[in-house]
Amino acid sequence: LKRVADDVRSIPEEKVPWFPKQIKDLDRCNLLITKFDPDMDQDHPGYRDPEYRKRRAFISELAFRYKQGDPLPVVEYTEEEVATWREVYQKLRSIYSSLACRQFVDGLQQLERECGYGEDSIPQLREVSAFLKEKTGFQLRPVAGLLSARDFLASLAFRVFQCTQYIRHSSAPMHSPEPDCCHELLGHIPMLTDKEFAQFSQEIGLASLGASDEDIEKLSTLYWFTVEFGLCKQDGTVKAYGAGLLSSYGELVYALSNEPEYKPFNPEETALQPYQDQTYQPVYFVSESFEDAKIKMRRYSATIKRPFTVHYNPFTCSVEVLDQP
Ligand code: HBI
Ligand code: FE
Repeated sequence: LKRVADDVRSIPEEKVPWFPKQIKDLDRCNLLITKFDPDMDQDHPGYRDPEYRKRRAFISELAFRYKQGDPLPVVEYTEEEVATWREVYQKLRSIYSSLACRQFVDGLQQLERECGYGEDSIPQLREVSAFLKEKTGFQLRPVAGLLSARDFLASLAFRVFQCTQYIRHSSAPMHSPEPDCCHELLGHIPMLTDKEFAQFSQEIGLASLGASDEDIEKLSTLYWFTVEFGLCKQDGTVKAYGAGLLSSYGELVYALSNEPEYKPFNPEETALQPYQDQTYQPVYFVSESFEDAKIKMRRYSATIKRPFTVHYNPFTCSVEVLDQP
């Protein structure tokens, strides 16, 4: 018989890192990593642009003040910001039909038809979140920048996607080392309209709750080579489904050019592959299909050692923690 534990700290021996049990607890999952931040990183294209940094500080403040359940902040984007969005949108839109997977193209078409997506304005998180909620139960939450892997993955367990709301610097529209709204809205959101992909994402999140630092590192690497830079076979050709590719014109073309190395997706091996967060990946992992990636990932997750199991209750949006039988 399984017994519901009130608090995993009552489980003997192992020290389990704190993790959110209710969606409200995501207010505490806010550890930012500042390595690509325009205030800290001298190589950031906005580092020497005080106006850009001021704008970033303003948008960050909206995210810092946000509490679960608040209406999502609405940002009035400037003409310069919309011009950057337009450039990114036009350039990428022209190659999606040949390089992006079917689920992505379908999702983007729906967003264009039903959610105001297009080159003329930057979609508002509030509207996009309401749309996703109806499609797959995912909702958005504003975040000021790159989050720690543990906090980022934990939110996925609740079908919450942490989204930046600022845009990249206008001098470098084709690539951004940190996430920005082009990356979230163009790279991630279309995929999150797909039921199977939404489930895949949540399962990575659930596997991360209370995991050791070492296991978080592996899950984060798996996330990197699937959700961010994944390729999959479709109708006899290889297509992109990773958001890092689908939001970077340069890398999307490169990833499918036959120049880089390709390996079959296999979680045990993929989890140990070192990755590049400054420039293009030297290697990409190809899965047979989403179904295949999901099954392999589930099998891998089951091997992660935790002294408890977690069960997501969609009625209460909370995680039930059960002792290992
Ligand atoms: N933080 N805001 C934000 N957006 C991401 O896409 C993101 C993150 N932190 C970590 C992360 N992605 C992944 O690369 C993994 O480390 C989980
Ligand atoms: Fe991302």
